[in-house]
Amino acid sequence: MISDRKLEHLLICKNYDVEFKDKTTGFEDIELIHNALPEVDKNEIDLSTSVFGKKLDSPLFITAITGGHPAAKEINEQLAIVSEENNIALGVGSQRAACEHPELEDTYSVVRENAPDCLLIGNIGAPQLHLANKAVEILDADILAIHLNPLQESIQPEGDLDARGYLESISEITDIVDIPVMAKETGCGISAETAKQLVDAGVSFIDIEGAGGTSWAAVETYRSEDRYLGELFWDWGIPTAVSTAEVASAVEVPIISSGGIRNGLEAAKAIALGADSVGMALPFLKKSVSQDELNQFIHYFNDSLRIAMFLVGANTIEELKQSRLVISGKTKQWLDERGINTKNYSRR
Ligand code: FMN
Repeated sequence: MISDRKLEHLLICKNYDVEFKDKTTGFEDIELIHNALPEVDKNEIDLSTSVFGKKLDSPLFITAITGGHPAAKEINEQLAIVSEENNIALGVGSQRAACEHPELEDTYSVVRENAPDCLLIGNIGAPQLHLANKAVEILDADILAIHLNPLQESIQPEGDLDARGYLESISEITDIVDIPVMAKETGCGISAETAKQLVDAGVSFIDIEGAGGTSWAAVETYRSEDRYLGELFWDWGIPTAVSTAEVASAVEVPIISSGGIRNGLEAAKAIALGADSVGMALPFLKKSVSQDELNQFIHYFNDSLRIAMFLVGANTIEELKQSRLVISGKTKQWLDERGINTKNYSRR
């Protein structure tokens, strides 16, 4: 039953090591260029950003985590309260369970009740065309995310392994819902080619969710009797820094960089690479034990982003996007091979 699976995912992510083992996000290969004369008042730095007409106080998104199990209701309530307080965007986990089992609806509707003004993002799978409008209605969503998770489906004992027709279904979803549709991966990243296909299908927002943070092969390994395949694919995917640069080079729609981002310094690098916002899931699940922990985490994130902006002389997120950076190591190698000129970043 989906609802039991949701609880297992929460418990595994809270209590086990589910992050990539040897592969990293690639942000360690990215250096913003220090500006010894920033000519900026740090206290005046503006972190605000606008997403489909809604003004947010920070480019930080809490990306899809949960819902669909009574235990998830409390987590969603906590996340909704801090999102409203800090005026940041919040995504919920897959809404399929609630669309099919009305008794689970309140595990999602609790979010809007506690976050009346927040930018909220609903969540369904690519083949779930028939659930799209119901998902939007249950959450009163501003954006509908369609999750892409072929790795998880491959390792999950009950996985859906026929991925034919997904692009067409995504295109139909963009036609039938009257809010913007986002495509999001779940920790393996999105390539330049896939980003173009998604935008051609009508998607107006991409959350890249690259490799280096939570590994869904890892999560499913803990649920499987046989660990062989999960262990083998634990570190599969496009590193987050690479995926961010690939997608930014390929399409014009707004981009969320995510997957293993853990602080405002990495966020600053992601934005200078071309992202408009950044997202995190696992840290918010771990901090959802109290409002104080969640608020402190958001405070550290915003302040570390502000310091990075001060040190490159950026007053706004738009100015940060133009900041120069140097890309080295494996990340440079990858981008070189893929035809992305890294000098466009270092000599802007
Ligand atoms: N992503 C979805 O699109 N739908 C989901 O239902 C969903 N459930 C998740 C449940 C948990 C407990 C966690 C930790 C993540 C979940 N994700 C889901 C994936 C996250 O949104 C994100 O893509 C991934 O965890 C990588 O980001 P991170 O490294 O910051 O955790």
